[in-house]
Amino acid sequence: MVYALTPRFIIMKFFTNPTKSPHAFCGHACSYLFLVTSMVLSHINGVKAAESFCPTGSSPDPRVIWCDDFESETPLSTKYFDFDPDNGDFSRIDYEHYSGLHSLRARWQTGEVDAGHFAYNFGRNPLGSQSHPNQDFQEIYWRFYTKLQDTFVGYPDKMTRATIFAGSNWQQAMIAHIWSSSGQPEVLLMDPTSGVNNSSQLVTTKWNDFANLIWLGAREGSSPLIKGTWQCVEIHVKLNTPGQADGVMEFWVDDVPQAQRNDLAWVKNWSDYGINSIFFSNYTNAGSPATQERYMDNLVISTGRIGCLGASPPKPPSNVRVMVE
Ligand SMILES: [Ca+2]
Ligand SMILES: [Ca+2]
Repeated sequence: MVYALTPRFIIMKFFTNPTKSPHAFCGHACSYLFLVTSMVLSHINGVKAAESFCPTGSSPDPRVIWCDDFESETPLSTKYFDFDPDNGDFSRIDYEHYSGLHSLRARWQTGEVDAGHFAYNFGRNPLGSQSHPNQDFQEIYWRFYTKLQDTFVGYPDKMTRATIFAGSNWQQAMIAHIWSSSGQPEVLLMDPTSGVNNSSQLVTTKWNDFANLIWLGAREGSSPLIKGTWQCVEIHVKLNTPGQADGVMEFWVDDVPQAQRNDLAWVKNWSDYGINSIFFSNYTNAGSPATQERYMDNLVISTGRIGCLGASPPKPPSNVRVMVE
């Protein structure tokens, strides 16, 4: 008899036969095969192993502020600020992942605009902070993996942004947007925006205060989003030296540089707070044309360059066979 040993099959066999060892199935050769296959699968999936440089990893890097591979069962509402679960659609799932066994899913129904959002607050922040509550951060990198369902129709307009919350009414001193380009929606666009005028006064009065925001000049990326494929997105933001137009915004897709500005007067001479929030949103301005999903995994926020995890993870083996006599 010949069995095709998929990962699901092996796991099922262990769990449906808890009193039987692999040896009981098919002898020493089979025990060895089970052992080797389990080791290979653990390596492929990186089951519940945080990246080594993460705070819970094997070699934590003090520059890393936060990591989430969405393997933890801690509720998202506990880990994040302003988590909107979209009636349960924006949630941790076990049928898609980049690493481990889980990722975060956003699901739009046809016509739906907002499929959920959350923020990670850090540093000194008037709205409360998840970590480092006494520090002001001048420079931040954040990296995550994203995947559109292979049948996805169109491209969601909104993805992520860094911001400075500058008051209890959610006033924002700057916003580093990453969203889809309206002219070329398959590529990402960076859109740096200030909430501080040339007299260094905070002029925004609320979240997304479009009447008062100052748009500093968008730049399109060049690498298209590839549906059905996990892609690594990293963004870098550095505030300007007080009084100088030397602030930075740049981003990468799969480690390929996409666009850069290094002449930004993000906040002029204003210095009440540093960068203190990374926001993720699943927003389709005109409503989703279909019921469809986007996934996210392996979020890292750091004060240093992060980079991607390497080549795309190999697919689990589907051609492992064992002869059972
Ligand atoms: Ca994961
Ligand atoms: Ca939904």
